[in-house]
Amino acid sequence: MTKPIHILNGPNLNLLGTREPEVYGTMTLADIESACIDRARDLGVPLVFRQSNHEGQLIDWLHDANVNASAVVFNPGAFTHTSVALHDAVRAIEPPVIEVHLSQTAAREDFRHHSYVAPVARGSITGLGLQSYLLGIEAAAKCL
Ligand code: CA2
Repeated sequence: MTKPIHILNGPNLNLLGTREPEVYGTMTLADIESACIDRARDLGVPLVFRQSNHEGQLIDWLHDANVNASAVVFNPGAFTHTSVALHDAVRAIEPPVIEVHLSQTAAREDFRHHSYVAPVARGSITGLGLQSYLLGIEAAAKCL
């Protein structure tokens, strides 16, 4: 049986839909999860969708994905720009990791221009809102 795609979300993404709609849109994380479940169902791939505000939890979930996922779609949130530990965890695991961002980080503050995850991700999709996630799922499904 096909292993699921794991979608992992980092800090503050649980607040989506409450503030900064001009940057992140009006959808909540639950809305994004629901759209991702629909797309994965259309593609015939099982999906696990998770969010944590804790770096160590995200690392543990990447390790779990190494055993239990076929691919990972990963929005590391602000840890994208700070975390050598997430870089190392992505580098350490076998399944392809697709980095996704809702906003166009390259067009925002300088401190968002660098990603520690991008060099070890299979690819990165940024700036397309919900479509970043849906395209991430399609890319992940094609890597299977
Ligand atoms: O654009 C993205 O997907 C980001 O990963 C979102 C992160 C940000 O730190 C990254 O640079 C880019 C932030 C996600 C949470 O943002 C909110 C903060 C307050 C209210 C609503 C959302």
